[in-house]
Amino acid sequence: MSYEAILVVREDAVGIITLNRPQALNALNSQLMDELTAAVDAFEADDGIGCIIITGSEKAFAAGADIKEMKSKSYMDVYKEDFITAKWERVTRTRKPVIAAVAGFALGGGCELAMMCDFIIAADNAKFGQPEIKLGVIPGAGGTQRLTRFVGKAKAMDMCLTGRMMDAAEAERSGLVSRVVPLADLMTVTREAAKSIAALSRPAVMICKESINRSYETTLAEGIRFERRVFHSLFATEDQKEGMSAFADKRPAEFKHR
Ligand code: CO8
Repeated sequence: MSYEAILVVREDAVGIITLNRPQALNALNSQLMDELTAAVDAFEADDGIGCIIITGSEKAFAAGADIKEMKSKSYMDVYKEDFITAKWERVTRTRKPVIAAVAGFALGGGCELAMMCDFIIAADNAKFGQPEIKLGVIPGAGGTQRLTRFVGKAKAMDMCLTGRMMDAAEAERSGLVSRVVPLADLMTVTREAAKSIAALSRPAVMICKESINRSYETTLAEGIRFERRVFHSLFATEDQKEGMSAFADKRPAEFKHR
């Protein structure tokens, strides 16, 4: 498939998707979201890919859903097409890890898209926000839900009710992003993280991701039980034998399933 609103590159076992509507600060329109869904589908189906990166430009990861495309929609339009949830949620259904590399604005749907990824590495110029309230609406793709789980009620209320932006340092302090790096290093650091994940045992990586996500959906007791069972299941893999033998032999592990 050829893409216009995104750039798609494959670097060994890492798939990189770059949002590419510079004229609109990467505002997320339906074409971009269709292409993003197709690119994620393709990387998920590609057995040679072990980790996916979603990024934008130095100025904007994404400044939100495309307001110009959205502004004349009626209630029946958004209700009937279940705007725009199905497309947006593709990233959350990915079984392989997805890292968001965020520089510049990550606002509204852009912040929500970043939060759908497994973790966010932010450049020091990143700015996160849920400004939808200023447009007479509210976040519609997880902003009131994921943001609250990540940064807690006080900050989520502050962000969603005032629409103010959070800089990278505050986002790191609040638990929204895993690391902040200088803008010039963003893609190098993110590539290194993605490559290191892609070099690990794929079943262990996918099960680890599934187990962490389970913690958002179930009780602690059920989550611990799930973790223990899937931990046990990894002892059925050749990669567990290889990983532990390599440690004992003081040599790097050569995982078979990656
Ligand atoms: N949609 C459409 N176009 C946009 C958007 C956007 N979200 N953001 C920026 N643009 C366009 C501007 O209109 C402008 O275009 P033009 O040159 O043709 O006028 C161009 O990008 C550059 O933008 P600015 O001139 O405004 O650049 P500044 O550096 O002055 O300002 C800002 C940057 C602060 C980011 C500013 O552009 C801004 O406030 N943008 C809107 C941010 C916003 O409100 N985002 C939330 C959108 S609503 C949303 O995301 C809801 C998601 C719900 C998902 C629903 C799923 C179910």
